[in-house]
Amino acid sequence: MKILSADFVKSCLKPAHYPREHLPEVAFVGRSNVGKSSAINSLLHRKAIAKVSTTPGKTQTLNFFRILTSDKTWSPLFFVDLPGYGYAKAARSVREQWGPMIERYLTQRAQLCAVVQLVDVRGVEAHDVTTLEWLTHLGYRPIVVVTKIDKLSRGRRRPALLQVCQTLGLDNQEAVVGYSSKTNEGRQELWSALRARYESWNDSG
Ligand SMILES: Nc1nc2c(ncn2[C@@H]2O[C@H](COP(=O)(O)OP(=O)(O)OP(=O)(O)O)[C@@H](O)[C@H]2O)c(=O)[nH]1
Ligand SMILES: [Mg+2]
Repeated sequence: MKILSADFVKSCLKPAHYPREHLPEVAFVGRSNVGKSSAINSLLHRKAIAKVSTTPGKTQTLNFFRILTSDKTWSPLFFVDLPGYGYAKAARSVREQWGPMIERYLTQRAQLCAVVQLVDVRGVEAHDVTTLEWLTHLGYRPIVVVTKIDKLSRGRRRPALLQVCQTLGLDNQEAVVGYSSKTNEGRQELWSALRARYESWNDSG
């Protein structure tokens, strides 16, 4: 599958601003600095279509990217880059806006066909666990992407992935993808998982 085009469409703070175009959407959820924007760039073979920063709290709005792939079954589609949770240093006023903004999007968007939850291979936090529980409660089966696997030697990756599954209470059958936005490891696997989620969402009506 090829990425034929990828364009930033808009930044949104509330539902009235969401794109009107009714396309399948994929949302990227996870704590600040976990690598959501980087994973979007990697999936799209782009360097900086989504803005990345070493400082947590970079993404502060819902950012929509319109993507055209060679797979006509579910393309065009939108990727939605979300602000991160759990960033204690962001101004309180900002944090208080982000929670409801993300929640509104995730609870109200009918065309949301896949939710990707990213966690850091170096450690799952309590907030990650409660977020996964909440997403599951909302009826999603998030694809769990374990980011920054390049930070571990190959020998340490599998045990680390198993540890992540255990902490999140997932069995091995579920979609858990080890990912590196630096080396693009996991990219094909993640696209396949997204495509599978689209199919089951589409089948379920
Ligand atoms: N080594 C390595 N670094 C990564 C990877 N993914 C992201 N990073 C780095 O982690 C930092 C944060 O990445 P972002 O993509 O901005 O993280 P984010 O989740 O979008 O953060 P917020 O927008 O603040 O919520 C940046 O310095 C990235 O270069 C990865 O797979 N490997
Ligand atoms: Mg970001």
